[in-house]
Amino acid sequence: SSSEQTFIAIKPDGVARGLISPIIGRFEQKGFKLAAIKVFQVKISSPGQEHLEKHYADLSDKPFFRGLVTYMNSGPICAMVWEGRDAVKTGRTLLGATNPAASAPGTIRGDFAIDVGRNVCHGSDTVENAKKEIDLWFKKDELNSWKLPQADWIYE
Ligand code: YYY
Ligand code: MG
Repeated sequence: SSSEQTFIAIKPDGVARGLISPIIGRFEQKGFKLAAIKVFQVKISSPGQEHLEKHYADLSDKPFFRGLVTYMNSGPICAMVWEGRDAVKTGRTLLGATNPAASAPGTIRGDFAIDVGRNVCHGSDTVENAKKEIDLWFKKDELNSWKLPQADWIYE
């Protein structure tokens, strides 16, 4: 449905490198609607590091897990909810492959990143995980429900 939502987060390297606007631009230009956005460093907000451990819980037994949590804690993150038809799947397409070395040019990671451990942006991988992640990162009243004025030109 055109109200599908995905959780997209510009990681600390993306924020620090001045990539907020080009990354947001990809989602805006595609025709998706921004339902929520905030910038904050997880470390200084409660419940701290546990929040990131929860976000990446599926990866907790991977060798890169500690480094991943430290990296995600290393500066402010730009957390967003984007909405539109197939937003989860298409969001992953806009992001490119997990390893930027395998991401096609034209994708966010393909254009802006080199190392898998500094791949600038997160995107939910399934609709179910998107719901969990949105729930983890946003309070209900932070999500805006509005009609994108140009929606009738984007959807047939
Ligand atoms: O969903 P996605 O971010 O594309 O990949 P995941 O398999 O969920 O891994 C999350 C995150 O972990 C990835 O964006 C970079 C990091 N990572 C890593 O540092 N080294 C790996 N070999 C695999 C993933
Ligand atoms: Mg993932």
